[in-house]
Amino acid sequence: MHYPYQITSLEQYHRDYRRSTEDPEGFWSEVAEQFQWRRKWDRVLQWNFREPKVEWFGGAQLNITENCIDRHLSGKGEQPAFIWEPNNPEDRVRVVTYNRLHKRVCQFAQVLTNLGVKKGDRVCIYMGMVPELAYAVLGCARIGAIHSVIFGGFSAQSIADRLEDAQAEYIVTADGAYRGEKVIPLKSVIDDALIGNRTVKKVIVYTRTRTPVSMIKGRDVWWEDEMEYAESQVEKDGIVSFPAVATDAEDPLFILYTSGSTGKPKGVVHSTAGYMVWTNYTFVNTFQYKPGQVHFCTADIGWITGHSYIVYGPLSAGATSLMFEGIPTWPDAGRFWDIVQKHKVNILYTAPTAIRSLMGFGLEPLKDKDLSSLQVLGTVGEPINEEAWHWYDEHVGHKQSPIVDTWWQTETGGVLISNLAGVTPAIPSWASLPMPGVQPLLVDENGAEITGNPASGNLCIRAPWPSILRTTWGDHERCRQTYFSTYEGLYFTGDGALRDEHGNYRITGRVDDVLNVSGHRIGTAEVENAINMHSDVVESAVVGYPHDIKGQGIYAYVICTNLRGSEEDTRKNIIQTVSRIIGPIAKPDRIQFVSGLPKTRSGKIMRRILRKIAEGETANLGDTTTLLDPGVVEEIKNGKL
Ligand code: 6R9
Repeated sequence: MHYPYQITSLEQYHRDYRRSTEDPEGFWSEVAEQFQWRRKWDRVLQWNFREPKVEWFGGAQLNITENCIDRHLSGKGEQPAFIWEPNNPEDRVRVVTYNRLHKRVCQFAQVLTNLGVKKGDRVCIYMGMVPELAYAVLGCARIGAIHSVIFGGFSAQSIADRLEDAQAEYIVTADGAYRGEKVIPLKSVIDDALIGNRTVKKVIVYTRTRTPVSMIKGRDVWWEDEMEYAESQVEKDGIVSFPAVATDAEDPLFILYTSGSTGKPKGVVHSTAGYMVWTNYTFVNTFQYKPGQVHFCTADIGWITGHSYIVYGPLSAGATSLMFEGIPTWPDAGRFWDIVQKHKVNILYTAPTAIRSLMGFGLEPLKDKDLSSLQVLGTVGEPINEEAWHWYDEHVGHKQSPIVDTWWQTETGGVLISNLAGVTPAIPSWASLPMPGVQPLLVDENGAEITGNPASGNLCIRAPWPSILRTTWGDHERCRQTYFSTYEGLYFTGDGALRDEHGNYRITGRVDDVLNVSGHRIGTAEVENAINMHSDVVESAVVGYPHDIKGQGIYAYVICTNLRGSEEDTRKNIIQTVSRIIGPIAKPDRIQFVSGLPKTRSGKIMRRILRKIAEGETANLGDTTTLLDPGVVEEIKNGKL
């Protein structure tokens, strides 16, 4: 047995679950014993959800990169940590062994140090899916700098807001990134984001696409030059070393921005020790990882799934993590299957939206693909519909590979509710059972717990697990407000859920004003703010509607003055505006021009009605008598796209 805390039977799951709730401190200290510490903890857990304040392994010191890299070097130095599959399948694959990863991370930690980066400084990373992105993340962690990765699809404006909020002084980026046929000019987006910025001191630029860039003297430096210089500093007589900084268990490891129901994304802060223990524990248990297996998580490291299940979870477990630069549909819709065959992938972890999109291409792209290496399949990001579940099961897993439906959030750091592959039962469309250490409950609108089964309500968690968010960067009150104030003494997830007779959970989706478009979280208020930037727009209201592939599509009701061009042109312009302000992922799928919005007498937009109309359920709109002007509802209904 390689991971003493790996759950191998249903009985053990129940036993461990019970123990984790009865004696959380004993349970988690035993798991934590399996990691490398500079100093052990004085106390395992202290918490209250009032402030909130959560502290795991208080008093302990560690460096997470020693756990993710150094401790594997003696036994697994020549084993691949990363296998990197380039965007273009004809290009060279890169295999990064643990030894090589160690060297690159030491080098990059030295680069950061040379440029003046210190423990606690914020480093923003805006890159495509190249191994250097992982080196940058881990290089930060090695010196205790706080990384904040921004997904390559975000606009200059979004980056500027995040840089400002995090008060970041350093940026790591690339000249460009490949995504299918497209080249994203990352450095030039960064240049735009930096107009008017006063905090950023250095920008490190990695060469990937040879896209022409302008370099500002004194501010912008080339990755390659800096790495070469650092090499001679960290390598002496063939021995590589860069002493990792000891961080406190509760030192922030990273900030990751995510959307909520207000207009401004919040910087979710994860701390070091709890996050490490949880991502490792859930990786090993959810996927039932066995040493030597190849784990392919198709997410981008710009999202939490990539942080936890491409980088930290797999590496801390000494696993081989496959990193893919491109997209599932290029050069054709068989790309995932080619990758599985080429690298003998054992675990495939992807999103329902990707499955649905590939389903749309039929079975042809799967023909003659050898998927026999697959042993475990996983999904994340949104509820998986039964049709997609069965397609995944039949045509990808050939009914031989258990599917884990993993429910979790940026704020939770790692998986909270999921079946364990081949150990606890898989039920199509059900995330099923909580991980040990997770105590979910359902509450009604008044905050009263719904006991008894079956049940349906708002999903909350009763007590902290090791990787619960600690704060939202620079605004602790916002963290309290958003997650800990709706229901007193509970963490509120923002999701609704069903529970069956056996205690299995089925997540039904967000109950707040957050959309889930292709597995990406987007706040309706954010999209509205962006639409309102358009000079012809007076007001707008955004809701989600069911979309066959994306899960949810974005439906915008827009009031315009003096429509100058045609409606079509204005639509295009509005879409461009949103793309410029937030990024292409937030583009509305449908825009309906209206002369008014359904508002209550107190001026609140009744989104419930707009949602129903967008869903096409115009027959039963419920009570509209509280509306200021019930007439607008008729107009909107009649104009529905
Ligand atoms: C990891 C991640 C979180 C929201 C979450 C929920 C939805 C995620 C799900 C799921 C049903 C699943 N969600 N996994 N819904 N079943 N297996 O996706 O984080 O981007 O923060 O999104 O995604 O609505 O609240 P994040």
